[in-house]
Amino acid sequence: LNMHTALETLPKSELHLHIEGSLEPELALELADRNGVSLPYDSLADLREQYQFTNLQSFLDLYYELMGTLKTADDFRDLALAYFKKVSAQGVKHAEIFFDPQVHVSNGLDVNMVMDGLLEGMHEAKARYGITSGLILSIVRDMPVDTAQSVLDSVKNRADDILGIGLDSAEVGYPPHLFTKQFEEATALGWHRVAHAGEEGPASYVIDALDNLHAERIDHGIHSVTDATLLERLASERIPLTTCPLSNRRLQVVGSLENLPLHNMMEQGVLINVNSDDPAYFGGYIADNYQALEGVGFTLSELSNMAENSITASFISDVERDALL
Ligand code: ES4
Ligand code: ZN
Repeated sequence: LNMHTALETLPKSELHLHIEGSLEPELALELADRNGVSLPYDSLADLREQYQFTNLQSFLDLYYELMGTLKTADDFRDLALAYFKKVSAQGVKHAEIFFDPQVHVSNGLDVNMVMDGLLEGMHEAKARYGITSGLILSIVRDMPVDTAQSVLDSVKNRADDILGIGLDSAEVGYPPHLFTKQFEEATALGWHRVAHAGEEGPASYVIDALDNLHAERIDHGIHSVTDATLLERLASERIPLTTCPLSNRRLQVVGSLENLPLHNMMEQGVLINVNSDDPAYFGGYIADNYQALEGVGFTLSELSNMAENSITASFISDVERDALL
C-alpha cells in the first residue's frame, strides 16, 4: 500500500467544510445557466482565472458571488451529493458541514428550502455511501447581527435538524463576543458550538470564542500558537482545532506549508485535525490536504493520529464514534 493510497483510505471525519465551498466552477456555471443568473465571466477558463487569492476577503468575494447561482432545493441536494461522492473515495465516514443561511436569505431564498435540499442530499449520502453527517448553521459575522438572529428565529421550530452553530466569514473587526446572544440561544436549542477564530485574527479572538461563545472546537485557530497560555488551555480543556492546510496556503495565512505551526501545537498536546474548508477553491479535498502535509514531512503515524483525532473531535454519539475508531 503506498502512502498516497494509505491517506485516502484512513478512516476520517471532515469537521470543517463549507458546503458552498464545494461548489466547483463547472457546476456554478451550469447552475447560472439553468437558473438564469448572470455572472461576469465569459467561460470556464475566464472563471478559473479568478481563483488567485491574496487573503481571506479576496476569496470571500468570489465565494459569495458564486453562491448566488444556488436557487432551488435540488441545487442544494446536488451540491451536497457531489461533495459526498468525492469524499466517499477519500475515507470520509462522517462529516459536519457548515452552511451560510444569511447569504442565501439575502439572495431571496427561504432558509427552510435550503435546509431541505441539503438534508435530502445528506440522507441520500448515507444510503449511497454510508457516510453520516450533520449540519452546522454558520453565522456570517460581517453581516448585521439582526440577520443572524432572524435565521435563528426561522429554524428554531426544527432545531433537531441542526447539529451546531458556527461563526465564519471576514474575521478581523468582528470579534466572537458580538454573537454571544445567538450562541446562548443555540445552546438552549441543544446545539453544539464551534467558531472560526485565529485564522486571520489574533489569538485573543480564540480566547474570546472560548470565554464568550463557549466554543467546543475552534476552526483554524492557528494563531493560537502565539500565546503559550492559550495552547496550554486548548490542550487541558481538550478543545480541538480543525485546521485546513491548503486553505491557509491559498489565502496566504502562511507563506508555505512548512510554516504551519502544527507540529509545534501537537507537541503541546493540542488536538489537531485536517480538513478541506472550501475544496473547490483551494485546490483539493480532504485527502489532498493530508497528502500536502505528507509532502512537507508529516509521517504516516502523525497523519493517522490526526485522522483519529477527527473522529474523536466529532459530535457523534459515543456508540457511533466507537464504531469508527
Ligand atoms: C471561509 Cl476559509 C474561510 N474562512 C472564514 N469564513 C469562511 N467561509 C467560507 N470559507
Ligand atoms: Zn472555514
